[in-house]
Amino acid sequence: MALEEFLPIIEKAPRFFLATHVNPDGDGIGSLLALTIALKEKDKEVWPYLADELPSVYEFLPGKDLLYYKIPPDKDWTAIILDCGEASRLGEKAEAFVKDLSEILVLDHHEVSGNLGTKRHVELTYATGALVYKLLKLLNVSLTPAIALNLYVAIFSDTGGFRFQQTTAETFALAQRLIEVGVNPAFVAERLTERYPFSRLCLLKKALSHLRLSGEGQIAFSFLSHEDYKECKASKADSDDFATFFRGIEGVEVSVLLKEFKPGEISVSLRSRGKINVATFAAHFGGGGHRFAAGFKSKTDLKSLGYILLKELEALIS
Ligand SMILES: [Mn+2]
Repeated sequence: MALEEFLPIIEKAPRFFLATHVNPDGDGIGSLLALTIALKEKDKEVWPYLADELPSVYEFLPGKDLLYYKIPPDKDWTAIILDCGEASRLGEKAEAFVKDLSEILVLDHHEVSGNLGTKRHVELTYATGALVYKLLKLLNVSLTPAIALNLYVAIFSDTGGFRFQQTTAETFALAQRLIEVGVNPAFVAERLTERYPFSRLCLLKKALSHLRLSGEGQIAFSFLSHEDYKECKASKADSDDFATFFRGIEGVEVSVLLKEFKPGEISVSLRSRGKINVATFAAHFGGGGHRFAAGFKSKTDLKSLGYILLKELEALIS
């Protein structure tokens, strides 16, 4: 539905529960914080919820102290779900919590999004941050430096620093607007791309040692076992973007990375150059995402799951 249809609900409701997907990325967190600050400026009560710990790379974001890591004690909230359209991707607690709410607004940009929400605005665009920006304009909230920085981080993250497919003139126009409000592009780029903890490189070394090509060089495959994470004293976020990195190998069409951060629970990241739609591929395994970047979770053991995925991808790509 049109974004305009969210307006009467947002103008009227006094209390908002905001959430994004598990393993939150810059788009999810930036969108969450930008909207939180904006709604607070409209004198709303806001409960921005994160299911996971805030990845340390985002600690510079204004508004991060407003985040809650627990569910509200009562049910008198209007939910706004950002960068996620599927209840199961909210994490168990938020999934159970929103079930009982009478109004759930979903703002998302994923090709395979899900069916969460009483009202959904899903638009195939470069970032949820762009949709939050449109919403703020409709709500007549003026951009503050704090809102602008969060939106810029959202856009920077999901476009891979203005590199990915969906990056358009509109993306740069919005970036320009945000820079005019005070965002420093070099500062953001440095914070997001040049501050790795050593544990990340330790983990990359492990992923590289498991990396192999298949499907005549068109599939890059790697995995990280629970032991790998443990040995590197790595966090879940430390392996972010490895799959994107492996997709960059010349000749590779699709990359797949299996991550066993918690023993027995595998998160699969899929990245494509476009020949294979990884969103529909991931959907077969109960996941979702975009044509170029998608993922799903599985409890199948690492070895068997790797075998199954390689076989299916090889069949698809040949
Ligand atoms: Mn996103």
